[in-house]
Amino acid sequence: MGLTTLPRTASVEEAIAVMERDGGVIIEDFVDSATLAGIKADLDPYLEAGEWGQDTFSGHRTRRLGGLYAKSTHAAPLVEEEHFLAAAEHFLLRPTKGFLGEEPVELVPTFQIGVTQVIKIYPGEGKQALHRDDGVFQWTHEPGYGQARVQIMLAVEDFTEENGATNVVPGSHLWPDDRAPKREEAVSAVMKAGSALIWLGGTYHGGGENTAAEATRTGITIGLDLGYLRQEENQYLAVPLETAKTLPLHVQRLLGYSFCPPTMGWIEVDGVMADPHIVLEDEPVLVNATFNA
Ligand SMILES: O=C(O)CCC(=O)C(=O)O
Ligand SMILES: [Fe+2]
Repeated sequence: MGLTTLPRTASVEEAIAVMERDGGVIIEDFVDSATLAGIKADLDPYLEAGEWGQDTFSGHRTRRLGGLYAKSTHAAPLVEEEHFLAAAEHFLLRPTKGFLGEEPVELVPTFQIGVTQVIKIYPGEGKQALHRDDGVFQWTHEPGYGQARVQIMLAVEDFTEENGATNVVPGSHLWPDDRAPKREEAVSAVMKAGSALIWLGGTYHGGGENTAAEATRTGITIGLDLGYLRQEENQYLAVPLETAKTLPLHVQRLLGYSFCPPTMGWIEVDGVMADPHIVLEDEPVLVNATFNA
C-alpha cells in the first residue's frame, strides 16, 4: 500500500480519515510558488555554507538547519495550512478530565511548534534508520494513548524515489511499542516541490537513500506538538527575541509565547502568573495564566 495524495482542495475530513488509517497523507500545493521561492531564497545561503551531519542518523551527506523562523521571513504560511492545522487539532487537542476540589474540570491542551528543520540530502546519502519522531518524548503507543506530534515534511525540491524521498511505513502509528519496522514495509513519499507530507509522531519513517547522480532533496519539517511537552528544538533560544517580536501573532503563539491550560509556560509579572506573550508586547497586557483565569 502506498501513501495517498490529495489535492489542496480536498476536505480536511478526508485528509484526517486518511491519516487515521495510514498515519500520513500527502497534500499537493501545500504552499504557493511565491512562498516556496521566498523560503528557498532565504535558506539557500545557509545551506551552501552548511556543515555535513556528524553521525549516521543525521547523515554524513546531509545538511541540516534549525531555527527556521529566525532564518526565513516567508515561513508563516507553513503553520497556516488548513489540513495541517485541522490534523493537529484532531489528533492533539484531546480533553482530559479532573477535579478542582469537587468541581469537575475538563482541560484541552494547546499545540506548539516543537521542531523546525531543513534537511537537504545529497547524492551518496544512505537510508536513515526507520524511527518514530515522538521517540524524543519517550512516548508510548498503547491503545488509547493518542499522539504527541503532527508534523509536515514540505518538499522544497521534488521528492523522488531516487533522490531520497522520505520513507514512511503506512499504518505504523497503530503499532504497539514492541513491533519493529521492516524496510520492505516502507514506501516513498514521492511528491512535487510545494507539496507536503503530513504525518504523525507515531508513524515510522526515515530519510530515503539518495541514488541520484546530481539531484539533491531539500525538505522542511515542522512538528506541532502537545503544548505541555518540552520543545525538541528550543524555540526561545533558536529565534532571537527581537526576531520573535516581528513575527505574526499566530507564529509567536506557536513558538511558545502562549500558555497551555491550566498553567504551563507562565512567567511572573507583578506577582501574577502571566501569559509569556507579554515579553513580546510594546504595550504589555497582563493575562493571567492560572487555573482560575
Ligand atoms: O529527511 C527525511 O526525509 C526524514 C528525516 C527524519 O525523519 C529525521 O531526521 O528525523
Ligand atoms: Fe524523523
